[in-house]
Amino acid sequence: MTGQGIPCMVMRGGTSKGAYFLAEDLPQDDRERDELLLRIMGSPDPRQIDGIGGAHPLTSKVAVVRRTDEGVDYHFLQVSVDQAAVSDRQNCGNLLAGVGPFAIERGLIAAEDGGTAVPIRMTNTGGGATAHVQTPGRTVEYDGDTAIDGVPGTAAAIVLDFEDTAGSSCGALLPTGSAQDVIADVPVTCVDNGMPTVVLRAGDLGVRGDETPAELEGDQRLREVLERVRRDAGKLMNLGDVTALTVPKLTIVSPPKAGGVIATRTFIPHRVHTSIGVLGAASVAVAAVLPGSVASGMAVAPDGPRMRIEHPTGALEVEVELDGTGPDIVVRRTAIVRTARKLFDGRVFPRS
Ligand code: NQM
Repeated sequence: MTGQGIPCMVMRGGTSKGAYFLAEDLPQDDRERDELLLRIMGSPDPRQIDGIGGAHPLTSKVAVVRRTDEGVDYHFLQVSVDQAAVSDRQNCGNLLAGVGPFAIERGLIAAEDGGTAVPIRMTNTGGGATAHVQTPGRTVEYDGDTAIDGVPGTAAAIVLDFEDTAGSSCGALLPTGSAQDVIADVPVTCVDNGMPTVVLRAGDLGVRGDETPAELEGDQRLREVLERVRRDAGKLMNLGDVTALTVPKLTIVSPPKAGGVIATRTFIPHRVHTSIGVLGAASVAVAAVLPGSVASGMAVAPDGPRMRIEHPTGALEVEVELDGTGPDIVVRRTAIVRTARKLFDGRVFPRS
């Protein structure tokens, strides 16, 4: 099967980059598929030199897409860079931005003249999303004037409307049942509005919160504290033993400095995100406006549902509509604007 190469499209989705495949072009057995993807991406190897992975978790991602009666299914796979591991235990809202264009390009969804709504079921977590893709003349338009921080230049906007993000992996928006807990001696807020996330105050960890990703990754003491919190939090968040998983994410928050609601630095969970994940930001946004959360004292109240979440390379704007306050808070709507770009379409040749 692999001697002829495998049809593959490489796309930038939001602030991440990955390989997009039709499900029918990959082995149907999960173990065979994962073994093949490791060879395609070049893992395990810190440089992924013999594959198409980009040597960072944000550029070592895979989207598997299949047609359904309602639209398409999107299955996300995180391929470890330096370990022989592939995980489907998390979702990815950034790679999701490329799924609509990919489905149209591959003929899974017929494009309308002007704009096309692509219904997507996110099979990792079970939630849904509708991607609104610009399709003048029934072809995908990638060029446009929308800028997203963390990506140079501009491109065509893709609006993503999410459904059922709350409790996607943990079963509840506030998986521990409270707005604040103390885990491994650190006050935290555990939240899952599409991405299991542990929110921690920079001051409680002895950092400022405006450090660069490299500075934070170099802080061995901080990394050990965070890993202790993460492992204990995983159990309390109904995720079980998370030692080998890429969730929960850990977001360090501090007061905003650039007109946003809150400033963030996110461990995903061992490298530090150069910006912030889409669903990660949607989860932090809930913590920012949740009375009694670790973020509540420092977040600047937004005017409406639109919230700017500051991150190392700018800010990510997410819309989260909430009903109620306190532990019974309900998410009415989560939406975001992203861009995506087709970078390469062809066949990929995995190492043997
Ligand atoms: O939270 C990175 C990314 C992500 C995930 C990560 C994401 C999301 O930026 O929806 O997009 O947190 O591992 O691609």
